[in-house]
Amino acid sequence: MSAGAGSVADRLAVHRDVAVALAAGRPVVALESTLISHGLAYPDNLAVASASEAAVRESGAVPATVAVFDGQLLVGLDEDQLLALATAERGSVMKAARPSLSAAIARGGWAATTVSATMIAAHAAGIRVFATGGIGGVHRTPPGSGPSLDISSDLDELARTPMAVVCAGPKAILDVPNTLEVLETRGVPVVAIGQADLPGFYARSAGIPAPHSVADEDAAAALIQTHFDLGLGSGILVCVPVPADVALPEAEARAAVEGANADAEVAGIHGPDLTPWLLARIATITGGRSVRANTALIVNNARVAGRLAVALVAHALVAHAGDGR
Ligand code: PSU
Ligand code: MN
Repeated sequence: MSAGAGSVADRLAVHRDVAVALAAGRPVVALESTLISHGLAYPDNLAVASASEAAVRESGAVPATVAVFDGQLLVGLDEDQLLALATAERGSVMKAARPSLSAAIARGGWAATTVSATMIAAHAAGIRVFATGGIGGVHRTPPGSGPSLDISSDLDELARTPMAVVCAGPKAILDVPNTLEVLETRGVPVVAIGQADLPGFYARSAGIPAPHSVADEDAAAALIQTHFDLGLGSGILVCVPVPADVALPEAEARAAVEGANADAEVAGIHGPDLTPWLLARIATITGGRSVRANTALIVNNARVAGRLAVALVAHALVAHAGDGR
């Protein structure tokens, strides 16, 4: 069956500013919406969504926040849509990942897109750079019970969709070493900018080395371009440490994560509810300091993604000038 009426491409509703930028070959950065509906509470969520869009613009790129509304994949939201999503009653917005995208589309109303669903829509629209907070990955298990089979669809999407995803590392709530193992198996390069250690989401370091490290954003853009040029079909995960002034000390982050995971086990939280539950629990445990780190890192990632998108377009222009000779 070929892609016909109702395919992903068919359901795209690309905001005019985004469509104009893409048609002109100008830099565009996709932003996800699950962190708005499920990751953060109002009004932090709205402040972060707006600040992320502003940060992308300040970097010289056009932001495209992705969400689902009434059967369409919106690529680029206007202010009213952002407000509607951020203020929607808790529980009324579905969390749409690759496995739940069809249900979200069929159901109507609002759905927020996770990293995987955002990549699907953004790639179909022709966007190559995407910023989030932290990617999903392999969840933790109690000591001695073996690795978890709760593995985010973010990881498989990174393996199959050629897009640069800018984050502050896999979320610290996860089994980060096993998350790196899955990314390696699935052929996804992971690169840290400006440090040897893998960024640790709430903390600057996850306490383990990043598989790859580059000195600065120019080197990151060159690596991304090389990865795209090879045509391997996979994405590339670009990890930027949380800004130093709001980062949690590694020990505090570790204690909060361990406490929250133990609490989730006792409370019996599983499946798609687990990540939002852990993030909210850690906000309580840290007296809101995790939220400060989370909001700052999201906006920072948007800014860096904007600059990377600009660098990739500049590279393409140079490459085209070379073709003409
Ligand atoms: N980054 C954040 N907060 C979030 C997320 C990312 O700072 O809430 C979201 C992303 O949408 C990501 C999702 O795809 O969490 C992962 O959910 P799960 O573990 O259920 O796959
Ligand atoms: Mn899961």
